[in-house]
Amino acid sequence: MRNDKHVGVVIPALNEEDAIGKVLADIPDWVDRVVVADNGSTDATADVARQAKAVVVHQAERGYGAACLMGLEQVQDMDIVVFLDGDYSDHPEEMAALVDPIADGTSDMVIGSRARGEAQAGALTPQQRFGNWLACFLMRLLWRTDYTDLGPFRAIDGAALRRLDMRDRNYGWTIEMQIKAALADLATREVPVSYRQRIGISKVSGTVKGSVMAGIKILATIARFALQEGLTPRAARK
Ligand SMILES: Nc1nc2c(ncn2[C@@H]2O[C@H](COP(=O)(O)OP(=O)(O)O)[C@@H](O)[C@H]2O)c(=O)[nH]1
Ligand SMILES: [Mg+2]
Repeated sequence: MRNDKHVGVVIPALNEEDAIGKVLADIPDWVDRVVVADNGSTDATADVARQAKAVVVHQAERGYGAACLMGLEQVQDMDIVVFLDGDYSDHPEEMAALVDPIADGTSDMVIGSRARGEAQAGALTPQQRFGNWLACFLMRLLWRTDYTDLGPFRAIDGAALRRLDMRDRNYGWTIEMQIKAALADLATREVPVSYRQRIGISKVSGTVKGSVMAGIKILATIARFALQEGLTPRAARK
């Protein structure tokens, strides 16, 4: 509980047996439920997570978004939902800075920005930095948002998240949430978060295929919403 609010954490994890135990050990003890969404790990990720008392759910379909959607089913009764990665690149001990603005009612969604925070050398690849900058620039142009990152470490009001009706099943999850939050006029803010080199092998930005696929999906998602919503900037629609 945080400020009388129930807090649930969702961690999508694919083959993170060396990292997931560390992530779970650093999660603050005021968190009410931790869900590890595992889809198709061939290592001991699920066992390590279960031993650390996390709720483990299995999603047969590969994909970051599909894993998050599966995890979401386990936190439907939570007032606040937090997402972070299972590779120990995020700092779970910084979670209060993301949750407290929602727990005190001043924000609906808080993004942990690695661009505003301290990122260890090599933790963010150049293509990741450029891709995030470009996506944030386009969102600013289209919907007058002021995002600086598509960071995985984020918190959101549970009811607001359910209203967003999240759909993306792979690389477009983070950007879909940020665009829908803008279109729904959610009270959104960013806080700086630290970011370190992951433990183990990257499945997304550390691979050429992952970077390209993620890049294409992120730009396609922006284009789809821009066409769907019409190129009328959010502010002009008021
Ligand atoms: N369950 C699940 N988790 C995934 C999948 N792909 C990536 N992840 C997890 O999502 C998080 C981000 O992936 P990662 O490989 O670190 O991407 P990067 O941070 O962009 O290099 C990590 O916790 C991964 O284990 C997937 O297909 N399914
Ligand atoms: Mg990572």
